[in-house]
Amino acid sequence: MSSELVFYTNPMSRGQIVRWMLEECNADYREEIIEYGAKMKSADYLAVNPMGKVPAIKHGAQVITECAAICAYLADAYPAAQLAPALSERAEYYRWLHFASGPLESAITNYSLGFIPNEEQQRMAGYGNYDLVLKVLDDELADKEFIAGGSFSAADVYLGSLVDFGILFGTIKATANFSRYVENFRLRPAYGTAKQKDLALMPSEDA
Ligand SMILES: N[C@@H](CCC(=O)N[C@@H](CS)C(=O)NCC(=O)O)C(=O)O
Repeated sequence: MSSELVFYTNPMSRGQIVRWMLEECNADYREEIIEYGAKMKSADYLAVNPMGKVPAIKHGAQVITECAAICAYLADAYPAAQLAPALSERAEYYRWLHFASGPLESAITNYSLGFIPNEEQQRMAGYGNYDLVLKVLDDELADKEFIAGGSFSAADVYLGSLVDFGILFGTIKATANFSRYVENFRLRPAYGTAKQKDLALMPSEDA
C-alpha cells in the first residue's frame, strides 16, 4: 500500500500495542505524539478520534481507532506479513480477538478499579466475572503457542499485549500458561523494536 500511514500515539498508552503491530507489518509510518490533556482533547485531534483517546491511525483517507480493530486492519492492509489467517480459517482469530477486546478488557479494567459485579450483575456483564474470563483463557492457552490458526497473528499481538501488560501491572496472575504465552512474544524482533521506540519517547525520570 502506498498511502501515507499516520500513527497517533502516546508512548505511555495502549499505543504500544499498535506500535508492535506496525513493526510486525514492517510498515512505513509517520508518528504524531499526542500529549495527554489539552492536545488529546483539541478540536484537531477530536476530528481524528472523537473519543479524544489514543491510539488511532490514518491510512490514506481512512481513520481507524480501537486497538483490536487497528491490529485487524493492519493485518489485512499488509498481507505480506501474514498476520491474519486465510479467510476460510478465521473463526478462532475473530473469536479470540473479540474475546480479548470485549470480555477480557472489561474484566481487567473493572478488576483494577475494584468493581466486582454481584451474581445478578454478572448475567448482564458481557464478561460474567473476572475469574471466569481468566480461567477460560488460561485453559485455552494450555496447549497452544498461538491463540488462532496455529501461527502468530494480529490476535496474538492484541491478546499478547493485554496479557503482557496484565502480568506487568499485576492485574493478571502469571500462571504457567500465561507466562509461556507472552515469553515467546517478548523475543520477537518487532516486539523489541516497538518497545525500544516507545521507551525512547518516554520522559526521563530526572527530567
Ligand atoms: N478502547 C480503546 C482505549 C483507548 C484508551 O483508553 N486510551 C487511553 C490511553 S491507554 C487514553 O487515550 N486515555 C486518555 C483519555 O481518555 O483522556 C482502544 O482499544 O484503543
